[in-house]
Amino acid sequence: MFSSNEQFKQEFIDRVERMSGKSFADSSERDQYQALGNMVREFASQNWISTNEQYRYSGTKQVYYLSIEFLLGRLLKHNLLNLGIEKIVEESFTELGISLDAIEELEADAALGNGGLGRLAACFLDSLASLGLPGHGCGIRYKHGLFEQKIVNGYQVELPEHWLRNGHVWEVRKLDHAVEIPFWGHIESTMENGRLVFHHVNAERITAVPYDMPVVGYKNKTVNTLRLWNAEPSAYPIHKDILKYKRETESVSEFLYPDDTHDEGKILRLKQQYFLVSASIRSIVRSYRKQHISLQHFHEHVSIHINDTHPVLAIPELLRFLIDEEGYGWDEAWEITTKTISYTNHTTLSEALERWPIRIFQPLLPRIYLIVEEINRRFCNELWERYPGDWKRIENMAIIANEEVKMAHLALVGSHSVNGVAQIHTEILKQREMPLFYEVFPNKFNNKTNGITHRRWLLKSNPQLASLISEAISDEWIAKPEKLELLMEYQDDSLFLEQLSKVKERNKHKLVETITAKTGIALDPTSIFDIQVKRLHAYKRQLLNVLHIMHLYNRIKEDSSFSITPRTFIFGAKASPGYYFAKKVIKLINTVAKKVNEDSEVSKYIRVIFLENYRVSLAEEIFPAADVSEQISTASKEASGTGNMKFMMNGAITLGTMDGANVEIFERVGNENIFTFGLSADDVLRLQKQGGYRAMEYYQHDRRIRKVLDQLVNGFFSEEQNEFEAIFDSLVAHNDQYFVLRDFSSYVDVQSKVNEAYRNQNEWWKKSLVNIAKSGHFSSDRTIQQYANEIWRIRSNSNVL
Ligand code: Z15
Repeated sequence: MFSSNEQFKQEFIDRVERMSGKSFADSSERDQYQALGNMVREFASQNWISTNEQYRYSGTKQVYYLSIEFLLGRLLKHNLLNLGIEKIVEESFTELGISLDAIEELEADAALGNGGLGRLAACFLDSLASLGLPGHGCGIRYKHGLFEQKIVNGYQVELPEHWLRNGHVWEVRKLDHAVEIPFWGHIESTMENGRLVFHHVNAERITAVPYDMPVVGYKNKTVNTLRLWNAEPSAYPIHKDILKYKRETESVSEFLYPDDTHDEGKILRLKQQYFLVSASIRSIVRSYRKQHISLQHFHEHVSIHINDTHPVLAIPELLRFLIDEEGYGWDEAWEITTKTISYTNHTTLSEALERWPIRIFQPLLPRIYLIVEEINRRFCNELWERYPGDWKRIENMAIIANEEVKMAHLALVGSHSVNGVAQIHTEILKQREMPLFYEVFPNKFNNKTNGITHRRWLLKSNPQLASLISEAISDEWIAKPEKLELLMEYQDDSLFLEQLSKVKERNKHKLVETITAKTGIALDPTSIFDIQVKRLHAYKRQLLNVLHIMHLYNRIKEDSSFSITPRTFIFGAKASPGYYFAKKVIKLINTVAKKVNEDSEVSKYIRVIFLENYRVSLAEEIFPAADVSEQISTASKEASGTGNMKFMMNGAITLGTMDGANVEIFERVGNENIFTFGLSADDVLRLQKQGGYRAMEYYQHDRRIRKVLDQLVNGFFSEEQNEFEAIFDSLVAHNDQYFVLRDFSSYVDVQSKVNEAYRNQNEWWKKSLVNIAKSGHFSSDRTIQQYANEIWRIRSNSNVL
């Protein structure tokens, strides 16, 4: 099908005509997209089948990555690249007069995630397959992914997302692998052969139907599986009102919760979590059963990883299965379960830690609740033996306390490995957030610094840079990203640095075209592109960035001799629909953007752009065009960050706090190749203990701050009088939890250092080069190899294939 251009074109034309029922000449771009997608999926299927067979016959240990989010983005070009057929398709399309880029635009992003956590899961799938590792994803097939963002009069408006509107060519429905998940009802126990047996009676059942997607490894014949579960009515419902039952059932996989890092406590969310976990465990056991009779050695053949606490019910669910359905005793079931499960923590923010009220948990999942109670009872007994009389400590560590189930505690107790996502984050977990658990389980804690797939975030999204690199150091870096380090040889090669700058310039031009087409705003591609793209959160401090821009505005207005290299500030951010403060910040960015861009004096030096609907496909255009990467979270708050790595890999220089993975970027590139500022994590944690700092004093004593903050509330923006009052109050009246005013001066200083540094172009591109050269470490291939060796203990099968 893909062996020559001629053969491909013939097959493609036939396929378009058969599928669309139109002549090729009359076919639409969508017909062509559908035909190509089907051809590519079929092509991948051959390796999909052989990979599965190979796993089955060799009996190699499998890992299942359970995640409530997978932020995949588009798959067409990614699959073409990984299958090694993008050349044939691209050339043939050119010969047919079709633009592959235009065809790609027809694919909706699969946006089954909010941000970092979901995108990490997607990068991990790519690395697992590309390393030939037997690792699969398990998730939910949300009918509606993350909402689409529109900006209307500067405000965020959310529209429902419809990625399945035209179907999804990559998925395969597997009705014969459907399983039934029970909710509600109650538990009865009987004695059978001297053993207590539990029966779940009057349960309401939901059918979980898997939709499988192939996860194609990079040119290595490995095709793993992402299994997404769809909620459907069961064939024999016991429910009075059938329509209501159907509606309620389907609602389980209807929407992705759009709230990043804030626990909402909605019953539907708990239903989603158990639905994912129970369906996944049932199907994992079922495929294990094709090779093994007894579950006694389950943990030697299967590893189950839970991405944050959202799938933590995998622990009681696996116990339930072993005890209730397989007849194991508690101790044996407990040993198998804890040896199977490992857990990643992604945050230390207390508002993100999941806790479920018993009054919600118990009626919905009566059997699982009994098991969690038993886990808690045994754990508290052990603590009592170790710390006799220390009831305060035991209460603090209990899984159930204050009428709530603490999901992180369940994960810590019921798994054999707990990892943080960057060195500093893991240290904070051990020393500050979970010291009591670290004392009891010191060997469970470990670090796995996050990574990103360099195939999507460099090879696919920045082809010009990828070619430039390959011309210099060969394309070995694609299989071995640490080879990017060979670029260090080119630090003093001014011709190479010149070429590097030209690639950046072309990427900036392309982004400008996209922006101008959408907004009508003309931008200067020779200006410094200074970019902050990520979810909107107070701790990520987009506000600090805007306050600095307002300050620059004031400088330009006050001092006619003030001059800087023109700078374009670009933002992209979705706010959770219920997050009032975040939405105000979006409005402020848009208001400042208007004021700046419409002022002919100011817009000579600075422009501000808010890009609507930030998402994976847009991100792929943004990172290649960035000069400055804004990573300005309050130190200690950002567990890792992964956007920081995408910028770095595309040659942008980080301007950041010593937080999350920024610290490790700093260690690798060295002081000269990164701009750091602000309080350290230790400073922040120390100040927090002392009750914060006096924000009001900064307002009173720093006239730059006073001027900018006053402009929020004095009618300067001719918005409604109280439009930005909440922002003003969050800083001054509520004493600025995120140290924005405290770090302001330091941020202004480092921004002016960036301006100075850019004047020396040769030095700038050298910094850029060093960043690219040192970015190989942040490939998710490195991260996944560490998980494979140190947590999952799985091996590559690529030598076998
Ligand atoms: C999320 O995207 C992250 C943490 C969370 O607790 C939730 Cl619920 C969502 C992010 C972290 O904020 C970010 O620092 C990290 O890089 C990312 O997870 C992946 O680990």
